[in-house]
Amino acid sequence: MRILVLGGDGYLGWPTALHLSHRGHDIGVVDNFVRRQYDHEMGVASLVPVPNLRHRLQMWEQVSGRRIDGFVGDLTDAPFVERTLDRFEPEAVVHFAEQRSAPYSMIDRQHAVYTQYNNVVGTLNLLYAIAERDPSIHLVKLGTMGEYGTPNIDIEEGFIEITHKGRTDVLPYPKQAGSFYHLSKVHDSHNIQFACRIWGLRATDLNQGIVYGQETDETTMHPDLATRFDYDGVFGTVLNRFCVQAVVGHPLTVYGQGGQTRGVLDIRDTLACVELALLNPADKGEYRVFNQFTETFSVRQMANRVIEAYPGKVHVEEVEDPRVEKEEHYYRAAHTKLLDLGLLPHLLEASTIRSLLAVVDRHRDRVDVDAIGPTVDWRRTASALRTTSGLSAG
Ligand code: NAD
Ligand code: USQ
Repeated sequence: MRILVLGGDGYLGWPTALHLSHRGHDIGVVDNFVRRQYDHEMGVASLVPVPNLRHRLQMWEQVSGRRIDGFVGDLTDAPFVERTLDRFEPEAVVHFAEQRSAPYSMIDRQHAVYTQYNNVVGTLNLLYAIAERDPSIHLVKLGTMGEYGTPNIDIEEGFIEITHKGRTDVLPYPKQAGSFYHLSKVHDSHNIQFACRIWGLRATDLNQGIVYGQETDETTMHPDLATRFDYDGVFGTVLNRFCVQAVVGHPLTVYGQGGQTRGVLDIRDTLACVELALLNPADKGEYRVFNQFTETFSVRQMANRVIEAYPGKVHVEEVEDPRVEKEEHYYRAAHTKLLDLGLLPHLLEASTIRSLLAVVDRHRDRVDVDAIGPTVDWRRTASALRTTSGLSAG
């Protein structure tokens, strides 16, 4: 299959591109490198060094004998999106290319506006380009479990049957997102569903949980093929952060009571889920939603898993929650559709955490302890980040 991977320089896009290439598909990657710019803006860096895309693509060709085409440009630039589809002529597009940090989107007005513009406009440009060029292209779009929030009822996979005043319908599941970033995904979902309805596009919205891990079968083929690993207070996700904190002797930063429960998955399962969605495409005109996670844990349970796996002493620090979120709540979310397609999950075993701890240990000299603490407060409309960094966030 000819597959274009948008966001192919990022944490998940890069290993997905390698995996699909390794499986024999013809791959193109698209990126504007804005993720690398956020690092400069925040004064942080990936724990694991990541060479530039050109070098990584050359290295992949050397190691695997397979070529991946690179396209550098911005999805908010509609002519670029159109040209790229014309040049690559994909049968499927996997879309990872968004600003994906909830804290980043909550820094201030400017970052909220940037996030929603980047994500919603980029996706809209893509929908138009697909509709005008080839509506049979299957769009596999990365959404998030955070679109649903934490309702006091079971979460279904995208849709819920509701009976109201004696009448019944199957409707999009109610969305109660927890940040302007998560809301950008809600807006995307609506736009994609609408495009499928009016233009007959085919799309799979992967409502993914929090990803942990860093190594995949392909990224370990050469050190220069590694993917990024974020641990800072803005871009680091919780389990990856806890592993770094354990190794450098920083207390695990459990926000609030730590009862926040989320769906999580191993990075290797991200690759497998995307591949399953591609190999079993949505029908013409179909908009479908898969909940993409394999297990659920509370933040405190995740901390405990790391404590159990780490050979040394680890402390937990209950940090006042910088976010506005329920710290104790009901959480049960359906996630059967990918399992039905054949997903065989990697579960969060102590051995998985230990291999992640080993990655961290190899790069422990690169950890900037000052970057670990949370810096973005949901309750403030202009974050303290501006004053603590001494730089304008603009
Ligand atoms: P990432 O930031 O590492 O990668 C995203 C890539 O997209 C970056 O390389 C960035 O430069 C690029 N990009 C962003 N905006 C672009 C634009 N306008 N034009 C071209 N390129 C652009 O993020 P990630 O962790 O790899 O996440 C990928 C996707 O998966 C995101 O959509 C994210 O919301 C979703 N997701 C991630 C996680 C997770 O735990 N990492 C969980 C659920 C969903
Ligand atoms: N948390 C802590 N301590 C920390 C960091 C986070 O307790 O040091 C808590 C947060 O308060 C939150 C939970 O852990 O309750 C998850 O936070 P996170 O930063 O790991 O994840 P989140 O902000 O939800 O975002 C990440 C990705 C995003 C993706 C989302 C999937 O950055 O791209 O969409 O996970 S989901 O959570 O299912 O929405």
